[in-house]
Amino acid sequence: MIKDLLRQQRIETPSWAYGNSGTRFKVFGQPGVPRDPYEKLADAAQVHRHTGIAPTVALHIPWDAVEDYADLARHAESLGIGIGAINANLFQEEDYKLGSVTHPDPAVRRKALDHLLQCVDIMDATGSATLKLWFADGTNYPGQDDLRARQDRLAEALAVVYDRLGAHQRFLLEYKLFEPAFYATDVPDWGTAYAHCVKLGPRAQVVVDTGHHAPGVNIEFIVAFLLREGKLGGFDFNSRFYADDDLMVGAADPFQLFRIMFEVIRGGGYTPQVAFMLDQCHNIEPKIPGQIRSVMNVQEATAKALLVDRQALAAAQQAGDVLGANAVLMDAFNTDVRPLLAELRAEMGLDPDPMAAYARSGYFEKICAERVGGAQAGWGA
Ligand code: PSV
Ligand code: MN
Repeated sequence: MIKDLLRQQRIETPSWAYGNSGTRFKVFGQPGVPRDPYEKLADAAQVHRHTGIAPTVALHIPWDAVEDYADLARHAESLGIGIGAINANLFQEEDYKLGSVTHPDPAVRRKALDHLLQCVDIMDATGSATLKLWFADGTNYPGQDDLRARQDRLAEALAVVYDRLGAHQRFLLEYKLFEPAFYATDVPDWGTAYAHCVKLGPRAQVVVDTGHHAPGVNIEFIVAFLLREGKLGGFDFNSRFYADDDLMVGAADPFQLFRIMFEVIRGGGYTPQVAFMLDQCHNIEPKIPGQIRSVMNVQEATAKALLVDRQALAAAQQAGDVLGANAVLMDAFNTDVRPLLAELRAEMGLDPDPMAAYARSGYFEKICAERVGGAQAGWGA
């Protein structure tokens, strides 16, 4: 039963994780890094090949801009994977210094909206059902712009995009406390995202990026609440020690990841309607193994959450048995699920140890030898 549920799990990897990345101090290049979206998809296919549960890749536009999106989708299919969420990018152009859809100048707002509509065209061409919207919009200084007017402009843009969506498409609105805006962000928290989505309708949902909260925020509570309201559309998984660190999910706080997965399962969110996406950057570690490790971390947390004895938990909760209820959760969290997952992989025809299988495969040596010349993909490319 648990194995069946784990076999059905789907985790989406981000195209940008395969490119070079870094901090504002330095982007470190790595050998074998893709030069274009086609090569990024080839790397993503390796993650799926060794884990068996990562069959889609999210694109970021224009980082992944190509001439022919249908051709890119066919390329993905030929590699045994598919195109996942289309991520809009309204944060890398001069025009957006003071915002994109919330900019005080209507011409900039129009340009930003056109980009969002173009992203929906790309969804049509690639067969993607999900648009992910994150706005870097905000202000750095009190008085810089009218906070309320910016919400009005945001609502106006979201409504146009919502109306453009096909019946099988949806958008996920992502919130983030701060950065790049340091005083007020226009979508800073789940409540703001939720309120905009509720107004629009069922095809607008909230996406929880686990790195986008203030320290100490109880993310599993947000998950439970959004699920209860039918508004949890998915996750951008990563982990953080300080701010939006984009480190490998499960690396900083595997217990938090377990608690989140438990609420997902408890709340009926363990369905394809709640997308498990990674949003990470591998600045110093190799990228493909970094993604494999991350997929495995989510899978381990899921297995532990599925192991929770829900009946025993409910009984202890009902009886007011504080320690007993806590023990039920901790028992599951403290279970070593690695043998179970190794067994599952063997049953799926995979190597029980995806990290070792990738290392042995020779793929890394091959891309290092082949991908010589050209410009490596990275931020802004
Ligand atoms: C913003 O920090 C974010 O989480 C959004 O999802 C962006 O699309 C992504 O990071 C870019 O890496
Ligand atoms: Mn994100």
